[in-house]
Amino acid sequence: MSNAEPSLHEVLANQIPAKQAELKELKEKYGDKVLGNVTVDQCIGGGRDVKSLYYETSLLDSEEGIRFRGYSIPELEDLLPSFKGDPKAGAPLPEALIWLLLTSEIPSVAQTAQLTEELRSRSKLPAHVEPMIRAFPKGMHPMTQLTIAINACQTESKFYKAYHDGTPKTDYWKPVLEDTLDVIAKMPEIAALIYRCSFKDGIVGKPGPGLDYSASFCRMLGYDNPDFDELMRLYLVIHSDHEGGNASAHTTHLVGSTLADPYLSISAGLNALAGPLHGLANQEVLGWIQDLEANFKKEGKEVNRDTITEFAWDTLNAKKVIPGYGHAVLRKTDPRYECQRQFALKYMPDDPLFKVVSTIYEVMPDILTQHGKTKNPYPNVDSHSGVLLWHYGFTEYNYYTVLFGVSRAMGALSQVFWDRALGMPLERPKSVTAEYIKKYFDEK
Ligand code: CMX
Repeated sequence: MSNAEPSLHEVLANQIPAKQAELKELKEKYGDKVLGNVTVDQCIGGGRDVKSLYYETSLLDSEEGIRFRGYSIPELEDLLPSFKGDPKAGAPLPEALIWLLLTSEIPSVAQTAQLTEELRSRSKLPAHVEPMIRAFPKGMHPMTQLTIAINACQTESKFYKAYHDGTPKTDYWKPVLEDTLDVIAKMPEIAALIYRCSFKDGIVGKPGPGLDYSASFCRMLGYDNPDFDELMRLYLVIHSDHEGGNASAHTTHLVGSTLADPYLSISAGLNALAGPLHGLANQEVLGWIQDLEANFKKEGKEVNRDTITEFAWDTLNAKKVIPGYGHAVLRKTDPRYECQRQFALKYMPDDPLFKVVSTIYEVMPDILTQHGKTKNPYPNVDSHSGVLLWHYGFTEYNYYTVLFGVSRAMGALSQVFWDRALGMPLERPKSVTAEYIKKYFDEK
């Protein structure tokens, strides 16, 4: 990188005082103003729309979808460097997105390349982790393996050491930045080892020189196809962040607020991602489609609008959810679904499974509207991701949430960095009992 271009560390070091001043001003100017009211429904119903989390890296609008540091997904596709440099020449690079999430700035091609190299240099796993993953029992869920392996890497935490060496609070951000980059760098190594040991021959591919983060990950997984590399880049960008209230980001932030280090924080967050109402929905979608196909195959029927409708009603009448549909915040089709659909239209328009997913999209919003429960009958990100992976022969669908996790670490840990740089406090909202609520209102 040319001398004129500041490094990631320098950019962040310069930004921190201004950000701290901004937060101080927010508190001084608006601290005693009321930001919405909490109803008893919100208290009992999972805190929907309660504005009680401060989050830097992204913001979700119920109609428009996600913006990362103010940029929508189409804007990122236009602005972030691609593997060939020019943003127009391909999918945005996750390294460029990490830079943006951390600094709010669009990185140059040179800064992005520098981060690729920096991540590569931090990617080696501690010696005890590989034998541990190899010793996991066959059949242990890949997400369980992922979170155990990240916890096991915590022996390397620079923040843990710095804290116990007495580093002052004002300097926490330095070792937290180190840990953030180390964890993001190690994630593909861990994830690839889990994949190769769980489903293949246990041999992890060796990425050649000059490859970016995503293509290196693909080689380690055992995939060598430029279109699949592009998919991985897009996948890792769009799954990275979805503001602070979702269960994985929120858990990471909460655990980090106890000054647990970034390894322990993201591992906790990824345990939340492993729930079927959150990231595990991407595996459930493929399972649902497999069950749908198997169900009608035995009757000699094909998958079409009618059979999908019948199967959807069977699912709903069995009091189960349709995976990949609905959202706690969104009230429109998820833009992350849209951009994956655009990818499919470009790279695999005739793929049979893509056609099934498209037909589900044609009928499901009406079915869910008729069913009358969900506030959002439209598809979310998890509805589309599996079919794209499946197209390239990546059919081990109970692994899919691991890919989501590799990506989610980028957003959730960028926020943990800022949490410590801004000196955010321990998170500790108030809980109440039924007696408390009754007394509160009855006495009024
Ligand atoms: N199928 C059937 N029923 C659904 C539904 C779906 N896809 N989505 C919501 N509902 C139901 C809820 O279960 C709830 O029923 P009860 O009143 O019986 O409890 C009712 O509709 C109202 O729910 P909501 O306010 O619309 O949605 P929530 O904020 O409570 O939940 C979510 C959001 C995502 C958990 C829910 O839509 C769901 O279960 N979807 C399927 C799982 C899924 O795709 N999750 C992935 C989300 C994205 C991600 O985090 O990765």
